Amino acid sequence: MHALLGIDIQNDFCPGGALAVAGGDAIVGPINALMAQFEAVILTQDWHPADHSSFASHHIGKAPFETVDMAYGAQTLWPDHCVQASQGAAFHPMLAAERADLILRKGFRPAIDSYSAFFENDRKTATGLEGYLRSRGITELTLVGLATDYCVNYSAQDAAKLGFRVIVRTDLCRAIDLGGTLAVAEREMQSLGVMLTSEG
Ligand code: VGL
Ligand code: ZN
Repeated sequence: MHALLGIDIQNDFCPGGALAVAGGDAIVGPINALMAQFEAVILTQDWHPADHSSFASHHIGKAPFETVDMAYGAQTLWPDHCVQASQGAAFHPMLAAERADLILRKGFRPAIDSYSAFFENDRKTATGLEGYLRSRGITELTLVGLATDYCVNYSAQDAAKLGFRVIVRTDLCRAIDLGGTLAVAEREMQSLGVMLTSEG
């Protein structure tokens, strides 16, 4: 079984959003068109409480894109984004989210961020996605969405480590690219056996 895993295709990661990724909205139409080719469609939704610890606003004297040391290690700080039930947290209005078999929310624990769809940033707390995929007999994943170097990257690496066959459609992802994070992400994904391709 081969599933399409759409990562964080939400208003706040699209132009005009709180943590806008350049061209984030351009991938929506082609992702909708791709859904019919898969036996399962799963979408993730970044879903933070208003006082989430990954928000720079939560840390006195800190600005977005600076780093802090959390109990679980270094954490990049972000502008407030994807606050639970806000418009920014909603899927892009043109995304065919009704076609998803599963919508997995992540990042809802105030003290831990979660880039990956599998494990939170402590790298231990599971989201439950692995069990869902195994229960359904899904062994292959094609990843699309936002952002290439953060949530797509962490999800792809974890999936590969868990033994799934992983393809990232780089043409259907867009990156934040904070000073070279995209190049590092691509190298790390490839070293774990993730296949990066710009073709269906
Ligand atoms: C993401 C930063 C913070 C992402 C989510 O979806 O890549 N990046 N929260
Ligand atoms: Zn987030």
